[in-house]
Amino acid sequence: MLSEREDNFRGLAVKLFEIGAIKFGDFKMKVGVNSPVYLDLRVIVSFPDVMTTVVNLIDDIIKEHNIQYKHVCGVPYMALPVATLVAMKNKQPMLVRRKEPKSYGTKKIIEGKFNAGEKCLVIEDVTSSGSSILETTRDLRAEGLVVSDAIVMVEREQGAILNSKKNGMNLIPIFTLSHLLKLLQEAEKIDEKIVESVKKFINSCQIHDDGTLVDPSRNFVNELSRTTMSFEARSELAQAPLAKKLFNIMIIKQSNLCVAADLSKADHILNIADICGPYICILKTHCDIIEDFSENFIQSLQMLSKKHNFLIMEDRKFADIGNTVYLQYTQGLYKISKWADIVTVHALPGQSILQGLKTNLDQPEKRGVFLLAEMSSQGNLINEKYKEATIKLATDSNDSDFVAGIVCQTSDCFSFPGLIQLTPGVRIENSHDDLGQQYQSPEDVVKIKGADIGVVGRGIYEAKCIDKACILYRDRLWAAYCDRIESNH
Ligand code: S5P
Repeated sequence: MLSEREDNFRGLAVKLFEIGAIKFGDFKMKVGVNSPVYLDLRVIVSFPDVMTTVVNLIDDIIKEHNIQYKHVCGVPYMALPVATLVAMKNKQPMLVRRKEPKSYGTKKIIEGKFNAGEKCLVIEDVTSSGSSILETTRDLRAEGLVVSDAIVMVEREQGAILNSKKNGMNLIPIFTLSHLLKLLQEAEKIDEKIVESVKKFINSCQIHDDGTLVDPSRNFVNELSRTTMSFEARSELAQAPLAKKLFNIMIIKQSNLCVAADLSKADHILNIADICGPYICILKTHCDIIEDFSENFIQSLQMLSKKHNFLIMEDRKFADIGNTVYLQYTQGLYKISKWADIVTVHALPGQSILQGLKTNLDQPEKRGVFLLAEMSSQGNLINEKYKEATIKLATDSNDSDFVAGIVCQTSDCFSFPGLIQLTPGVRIENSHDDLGQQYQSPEDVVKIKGADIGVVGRGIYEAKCIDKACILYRDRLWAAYCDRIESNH
């Protein structure tokens, strides 16, 4: 039987994973190395149950280690709410350290009432080198306070405990990263490969308290980079239920082909859907070009999607304010939200567009979006800054569980393995059309441009023999994906 305390640890570890406070993938660190793990405890303020568990576990540590203190001080900013709750729980006073001294008046850096010689406990959210704790400690000590203990929620084991000790600080974590990994693996949230990649990272990336690497000559290669991982492993890291579903279809059908059925007659689309159905993971529509759109057509299309196990993507490229996209998605002639598993969306209006689309959805977990971060048309106006903001929306916003993937053209557009890259503009021969569309071969889009799914329109529906063309694209795109992950093992 697990003790109640162990149960709390396990429950908290799983919850941290589920709310995205711990993520696995490919993340740039301050020290210039790419880390396979990212801790973002900022999100916990939105989860009172998590805050309560954290505060109780900190209180347990205080009692167990018999830590004596008069004041509690959180390292700004993210540990402040937790430090407040810890102080209030034990009815003890707090101190607040400013990040910058006041530029007027008292020029104080430590706020609160205290006397020199009193003890202060420091609280932090995440440590890697421990330098933030040491900065706060230095300022508290400069005021005459006695500081020797700090409690951290997650210790990344990259040097903080040693660096703290050297500075006369005893650092006690709720979780070490290894403990978190163990609990997540036991709960089957992550697999052996992820655990091993993170352990290699911890071993080779130890940091001094000045933020420099202990051994810069050690060449660390992150094994969790998106384009080298299998769809199976990536599916575990996906935040959006729809991304998991799509990964699963791709794996079962061994297909990363999306057919763009850009045809204006309903019968033609149904014909393509039935012929291509067995070989594709997504059928993509533009419903506003269909002349005889009807409920019957949608019913037939949905039957085919069930029969052949593919998802329907309406390439609507929504781009308006939240309320308008909500209406465009759910009302009018097309009632897209009723039948499209996925829709494409421009990030231009910001987060409100995702909120608008999610409004009043019956089962939001059954729907998802692909955000457009790049376009295949010559001369498009998207720039680097816009691209970065789009990826931030997909990975860092409250609505990231609704974003299944990114429509883009290059592998360095995003690195999070839980998102799927969809790349249009695919044809057997690299070429272009007369209206600015630029094509690349299946091998180039997958191996060079990082596509997980290739979109083929005219290359298939204008072919003399549609099923043969479809099989050819399916085989070439899938072989390119297999080559891509194998060449990295
Ligand atoms: O950047 C883009 C984004 C999209 S979704 N470039 C694109 O071409 N698309 C879509 O992919 C486009 O709307 C069309 O449905 C499909 C490409 O069709 P093809 O006939 O050129 O293969």
